[in-house]
Amino acid sequence: MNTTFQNDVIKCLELDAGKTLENATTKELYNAVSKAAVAQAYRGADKFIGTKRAAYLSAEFLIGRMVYSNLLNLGLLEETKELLATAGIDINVFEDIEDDALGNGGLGRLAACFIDSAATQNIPLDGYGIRYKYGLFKQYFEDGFQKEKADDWQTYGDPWSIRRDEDTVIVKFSGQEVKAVPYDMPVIGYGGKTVNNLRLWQAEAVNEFDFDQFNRNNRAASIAEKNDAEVISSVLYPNDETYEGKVLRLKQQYFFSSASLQDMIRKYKAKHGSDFSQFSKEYAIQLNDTHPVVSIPEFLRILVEEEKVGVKEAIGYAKETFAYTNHTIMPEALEKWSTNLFIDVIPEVYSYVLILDKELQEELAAKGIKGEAANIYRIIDNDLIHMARIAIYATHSTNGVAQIHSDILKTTALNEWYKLYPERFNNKTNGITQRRWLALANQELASFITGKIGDGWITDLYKLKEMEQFADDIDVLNEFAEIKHKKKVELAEYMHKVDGFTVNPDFIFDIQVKRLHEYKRQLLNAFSILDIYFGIKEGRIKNFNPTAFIFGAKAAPGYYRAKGIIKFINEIGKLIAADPEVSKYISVSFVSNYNVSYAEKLTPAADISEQISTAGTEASGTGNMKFMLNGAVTLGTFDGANVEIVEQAGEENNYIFGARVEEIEKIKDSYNPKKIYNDNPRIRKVLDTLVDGTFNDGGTGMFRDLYESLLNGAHWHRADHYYLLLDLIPYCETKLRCNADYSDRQAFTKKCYLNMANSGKFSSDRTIREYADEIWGV
Ligand code: 26Q
Repeated sequence: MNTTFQNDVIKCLELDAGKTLENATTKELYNAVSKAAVAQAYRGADKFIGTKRAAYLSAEFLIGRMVYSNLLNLGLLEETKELLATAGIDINVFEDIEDDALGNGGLGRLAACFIDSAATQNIPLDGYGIRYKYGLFKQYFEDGFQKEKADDWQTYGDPWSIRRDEDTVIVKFSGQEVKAVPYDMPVIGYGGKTVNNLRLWQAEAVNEFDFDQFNRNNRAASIAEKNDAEVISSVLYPNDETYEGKVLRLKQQYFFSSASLQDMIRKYKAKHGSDFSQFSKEYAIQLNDTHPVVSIPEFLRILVEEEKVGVKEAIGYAKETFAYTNHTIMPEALEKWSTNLFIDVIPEVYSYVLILDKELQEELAAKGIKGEAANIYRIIDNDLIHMARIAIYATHSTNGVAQIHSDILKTTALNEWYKLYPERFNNKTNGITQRRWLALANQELASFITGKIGDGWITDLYKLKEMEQFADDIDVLNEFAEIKHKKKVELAEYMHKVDGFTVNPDFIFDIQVKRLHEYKRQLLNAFSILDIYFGIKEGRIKNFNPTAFIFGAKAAPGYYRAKGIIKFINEIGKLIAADPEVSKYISVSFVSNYNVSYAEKLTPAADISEQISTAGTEASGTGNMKFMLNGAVTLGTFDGANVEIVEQAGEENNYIFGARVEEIEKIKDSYNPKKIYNDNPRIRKVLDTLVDGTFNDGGTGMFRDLYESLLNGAHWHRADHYYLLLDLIPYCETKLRCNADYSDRQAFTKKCYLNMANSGKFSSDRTIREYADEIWGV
């Protein structure tokens, strides 16, 4: 063993720490291994010359832990294990390294899967985002209540990034100029042939320190500019699926949008000068939700004011260059900035929002759409700037993220826009990278599959279909089941270590992990567990196969109801744990600080994947795909990508329940949850636990608030807005049917197996190819 990589590791330890393998700390080892891997990546990579590139603009990149995935893609994982072993070190020491949690949930994780997939398939795609000092908060529980603390993800350093001072640009706000300093991370494709770039911008002051103020004894003023600048990239907003109209958030969006555009325009001009007619032949820009949509008016501003391009030409170039992905139809998540706030922060950009509004109105008028009929398209409407409207009008592509979601955009949510520009609407069903979510997270299953069909699946997930030929082979199914059991043992050990839970690996593992949101209906899951609890106690439910119900979710810190749901589930867990009769059959565990690394342990261990959002609310979901890939059945609604999962793996191999979109659409005006409550004693019994003293919410009133929200509603939502009561009984019955099916272990294992074998479609390799072919032309 004496390769360049290994020598680099040793050398780096010597240069950076003055140490050897034997006496280095974990942090020093991590630093050396990572830096040597970065060097190796750049050494081995092919260079793209003169090809069109795509840019993925995203406020979030939820990359997770990078050391293992990068080593895997470089083909250095085994070699690193061996090298460390020579000094008696287990590569697992790197599990102490923080995740890069620069994202909230699905949208951020999708961005991370996409850049992995693009690099693997030799597609020239770069990511652009923000280098937050603090990522998504860390979660812990106190007496069952969620508490938050800051996520200082750089405590082990950031050896994967290279600071590129030479590419610093200036971003101007009204009355403020800040430096945007790029940090580049290599995005290493599997096999190490292609290295793309993830460029994250950090905000810094133009003048760090004001000596004048300092000399006059004004300490605070001497560093005021530094603080005002740095705050822009200081923290990731912990909301997901709700819009927050805060000045800092708009600053963040403009900051990375402007910096990224300046970067591309600088490179473009070096080649083409000020003739921007070729811009869309050099760049395709994908906007990840509306968060970077301010880059459209910014693009116009730069072209018109600084490059003297005509307004109409500039709008034409924007349309050719930009494309927009929508990730939600929920009104509360659609970004609308108040004009006053926008003018306060970026007045020069506002002029171009006005121009876009005027241009669109002219276009509509020319089509005979005027007055009232034109108002629904106003970009500036009642003193609000509608970012999604800018995105649809000034791009050539608007896509949803699963078939049902794209259909809903066309037929309802964005129907008026679809009528205007039908050719712009398209679907790109999400996917996940099998490198992280199978090759790394489930090495046992990965080797098992490779042993049967070779390792082609690592870069072509459709190959998993070849596993179907063994679906009736008892030995194959047994081995598959053994792997699942091993992963359950490992998860149980891990949960014991980090959270102190005792989970029996011989139980069914029924897992719901995702952000906490009312529409995702963790509360529905909680109610079903209570119904089973009472059913067992009353003798109504017999022969229940013991089940460990496992939850993981962060609630936005200001989302009171979501926090109430966490506390409620923790209370249910406590009640059941204290009941020796029922705890033989049920355990409930809410793991703390659910993140990418925890997900890597949870997904391989699930028998049942809970995907139970109200039909029509979950745009796609991607956790559902991770579970399927690792061989679990889906217990879910006809929503998001569940529809396609079932289409691929068969309804007979999954457990689908509940009202469908069309059904909900029909009943919604006459929906009466109180009547359901009054008519059904099982539902009443379960709901009443929120208010009858069964549980203690510490006097907060949180549980009563949940109860009220279901039966009476609040001023902002009707009662039971997400139809929990409507779906509760069908859900419980389906869950019990699934539980009963588990008794035939072999038949159940076969269902799990067939899910795995039919998950090929859900590789982000497929998704990103579709973006490249159908939207970007790269
Ligand atoms: C907006 C304004 C202010 C602060 C925060 C935000 C914000 C941040 C994050 C709004 C939304 C998000 C994230 C949304 C998200 O993750 N959506 C999910 O996207 C996945 C990938 O397409 C889908 O699979 C999920 O269905 C969808 O919920």
